[in-house]
Amino acid sequence: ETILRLFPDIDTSGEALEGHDEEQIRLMDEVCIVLDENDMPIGKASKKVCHLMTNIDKGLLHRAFSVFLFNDKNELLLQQRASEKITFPDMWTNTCCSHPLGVPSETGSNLPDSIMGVKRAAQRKLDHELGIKPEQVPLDDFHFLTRIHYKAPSNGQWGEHEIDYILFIKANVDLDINKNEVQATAYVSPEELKKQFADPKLTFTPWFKLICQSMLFEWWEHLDSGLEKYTNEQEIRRM
Ligand code: DMA
Ligand code: MN
Repeated sequence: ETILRLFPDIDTSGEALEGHDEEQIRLMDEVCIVLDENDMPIGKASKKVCHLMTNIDKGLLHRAFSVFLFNDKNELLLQQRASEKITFPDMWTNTCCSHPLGVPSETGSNLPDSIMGVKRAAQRKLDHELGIKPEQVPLDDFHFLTRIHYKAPSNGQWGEHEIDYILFIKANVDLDINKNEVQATAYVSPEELKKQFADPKLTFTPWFKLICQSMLFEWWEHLDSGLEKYTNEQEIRRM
C-alpha cells in the first residue's frame, strides 16, 4: 500500500508469469525490501513487482546480496542458474545471490543491522539453492565487503535494479543441489575464471561480470591476508 503511494503507476498485475515454472512463479511472491538511492528501506514489494522492467524504469530499487564462497584452496564456487529461473536462466554466476526478505530479521535500516540481515538471508539461500547447511557457513564467518548499485535488463520484460551487498566466506562445504535453482556448479581458480570469461560459449550474469571487471580479482588476492582493508566499505559503489 505504501509502495503504491510512492510509485502510483507501477504494474502489480499477474499476467507476466504465464508459461514459467510453477515453483519459480511461487517464489515471485516473496517480499523484497524497496530502497531509496541511499539504501534506506522505504517499503516492500513482491519479487515480481521489483523485477518488472516497466517498474524499474519508474525508479523501483530493492536490496540484494551476492555470496562468493571459497574453499581451502581459495577456489571460488560458481553456479550455473537453472533453466527454470525467470530472470537470467542458464547463466553462470557467483556462488549464490538472492534478496533479504522484508521481515525484521533480514531488514535493517543502518549498515550494521542491514549487514546482519543479509548474512541471515545468505545462510538461508545457501541451504535452499545448494543444500549447504547453516553449521558449515556460520554468520560470523561472512565478510561484508561493499555495496554495489546497478541496473541490468534480463530477457523480455524482466530485469534487476539493486543495491547488492557483497559477502565473502571461506568454508569447505557439502553440496546437495536444488535442481530447480541450479543446474551445475564448479570450483575455479582466478586463472580458470579468466579463461572461462574468454569462452564465447559461456554466458555470465551482468552483476557477476561487473564485479569481476572491477574488484573481484584484487579482493581474491587478499583472501588470506589484508582483506580487512577491503571490508566494511561505507560508500555505495554506483555501477
Ligand atoms: C538476485 O538473485 C540477486 C542478485 C544479486 C542478482 P536471484 O535472481 O538468483 O534471486 P533468487 O535466487 O531469489 O531467485
Ligand atoms: Mn533482484
